[in-house]
Amino acid sequence: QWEAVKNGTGTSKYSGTVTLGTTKSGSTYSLTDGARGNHKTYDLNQGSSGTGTLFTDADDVWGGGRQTAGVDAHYGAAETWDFYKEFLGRNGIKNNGVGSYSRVHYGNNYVNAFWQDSCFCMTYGDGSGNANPLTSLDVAAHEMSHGVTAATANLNYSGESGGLNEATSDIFASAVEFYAGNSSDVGDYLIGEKININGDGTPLRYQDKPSKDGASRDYWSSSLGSIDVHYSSGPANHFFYLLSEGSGAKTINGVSYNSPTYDGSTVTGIGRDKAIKIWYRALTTYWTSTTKYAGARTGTLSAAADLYGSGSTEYKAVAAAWTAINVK
Ligand code: ASN
Ligand code: ZN
Ligand code: CA
Repeated sequence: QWEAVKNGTGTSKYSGTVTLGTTKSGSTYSLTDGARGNHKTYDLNQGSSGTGTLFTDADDVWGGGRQTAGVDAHYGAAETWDFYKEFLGRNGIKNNGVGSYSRVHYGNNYVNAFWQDSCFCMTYGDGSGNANPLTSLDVAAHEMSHGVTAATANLNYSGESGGLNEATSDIFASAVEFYAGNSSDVGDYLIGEKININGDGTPLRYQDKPSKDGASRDYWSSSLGSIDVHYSSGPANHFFYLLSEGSGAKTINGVSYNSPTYDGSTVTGIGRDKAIKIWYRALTTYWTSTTKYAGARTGTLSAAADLYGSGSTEYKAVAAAWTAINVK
């Protein structure tokens, strides 16, 4: 697909050789993406405040040492920007063309990454032993998508709305990974499969059957609002998988999935692209900060009616997928 200009090249940790949007000032290049609102990437150098140092380079060929995490984070932000712009018509996090910034090498042995509304920026730790930075493409897309949620429905980060907020970031994380079409980091319905966060190579989360992580829920129940948002996201992630790919067993890009339903029903998927468009329209048009799972169902049905018609196959599939995770 069309891609705004990227003049630099980088060797990433998780996504192979990539191109990077950089800016030349005098004789030095920096990780400042002129085609994407001047999005910048900084090196915190194990610090935990401020912006540290903007990454710079003499020859615009990036990677190795401290630069590598910067390459992954900068690439991830650019792919996420391009996905929102080209696939969803959204011009940056706030839809105003203005870039944000990423900070890498946060703290020591810090096994997380996060978005902050206060700076409208994202930050990445280096993981266990400072050896597994949390800068994979899906994690970057997850964090940046928290910004999109903050700028739109602004789903409160607790209770059921918090689960929908987390799921929204996971859904767009997978969407970006597929959209990027990177042969070194192919699309999947797994979150964090590259960063070895569990030490045994398993992913952080599974969208076909969220309970595979040992904590996430597969289906809605009345207790959902009282668990951690990274677990109450499970049913919504499961909805997205079912709507995209359908129930049962399937192998995509070499990964095997097997997605169950609450009542044993069969769901037929409508494809990922339509599922993403429906979720995005609901997020940006119908949901509010207090939307719960029941409201997510009605919002996505309204979105499907807008996009495909109220008698459409897509509309019926949305209803069936929510019913399949016990949201009726
Ligand atoms: N990685 C987490 C997230 O983006 C960080 C957090 O929970 N604050 O949801
Ligand atoms: Zn999150
Ligand atoms: Ca993934």
